[in-house]
Amino acid sequence: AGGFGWTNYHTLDEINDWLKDLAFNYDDKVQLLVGGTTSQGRDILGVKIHIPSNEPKKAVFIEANIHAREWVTSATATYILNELLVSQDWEVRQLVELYDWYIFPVTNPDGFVHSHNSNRMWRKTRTRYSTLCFGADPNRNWPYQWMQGGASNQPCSDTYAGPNALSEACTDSLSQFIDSIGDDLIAYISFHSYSQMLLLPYGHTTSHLSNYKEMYDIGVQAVRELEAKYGTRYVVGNIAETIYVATGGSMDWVKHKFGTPIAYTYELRDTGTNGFLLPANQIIPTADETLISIKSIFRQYRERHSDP
Ligand code: 0X9
Ligand code: ZN
Repeated sequence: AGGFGWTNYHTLDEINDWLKDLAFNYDDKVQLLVGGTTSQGRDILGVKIHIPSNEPKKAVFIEANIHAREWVTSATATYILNELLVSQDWEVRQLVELYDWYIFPVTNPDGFVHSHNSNRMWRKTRTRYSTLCFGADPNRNWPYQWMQGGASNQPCSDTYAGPNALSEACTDSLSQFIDSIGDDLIAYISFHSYSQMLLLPYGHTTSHLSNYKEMYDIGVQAVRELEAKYGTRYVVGNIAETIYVATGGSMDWVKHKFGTPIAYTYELRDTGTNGFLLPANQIIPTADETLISIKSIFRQYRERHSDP
């Protein structure tokens, strides 16, 4: 552990080795997990952070890099994971005590490797669908409202929803893992880039869920605190209203299936100057401001609810 630095982007092997090191060096609280597998036979590695306690805890799930080219998302996930283990900040320490944390930095490892080795702008999985076209969009492939808008039935499209829901090995296997812990989840947080948005379910409709106002208000205050440190401006809102209609997203499936109270999709930095090619010297400020917002979200949620 340590030595990761967050001054440059890392390959899948480097990230996975780092996760393995964490599980070794913090064997009292970090457990290495295989959240699923891919069509090319890779594992989706993640960790569970669990501080031993007598009472069962609610869990927080952080999913990143389901889109291959969005490298700052896995960097942010590993940064936050590291902070949960080493930070002296009382509020971060409280968060790690209060909840179990499931963190999966690279949920589309085949696509991520392809983005590193062959095509930096690759987004999808790498399942072969025709002679020329590979991959389905793993954030259009989940069963809730699958192919009900903002998704394509064309294998060559970047938003190809797949031939059926959960056609992709990575989404199918990860959904089974999430199924096994779904009822424990208090929060599902999905990191994407870019656009600087904090998005609320759902992607198929502009109508609002029953806890929308609460989660919107919490989000607005969270981005206010995020903005205070580096001046990064965020927009908060429902997916369909704020970015575009998009169906078959992971968060939507989790929210609908388990009623997870806290469900946010982040679109991290920037707003397009660099886009997916965010310079590595922005990893630390991006991750730092994101953690500030996450602290704010849980602080506000706990203020509003008696149960942690
Ligand atoms: O289109 C997407 O999947 C996301 N934007 S991105 O530029 N990173 O591709 C938006 C996520 C929409 N999320 C859900 N419908 N849950
Ligand atoms: Zn994305």
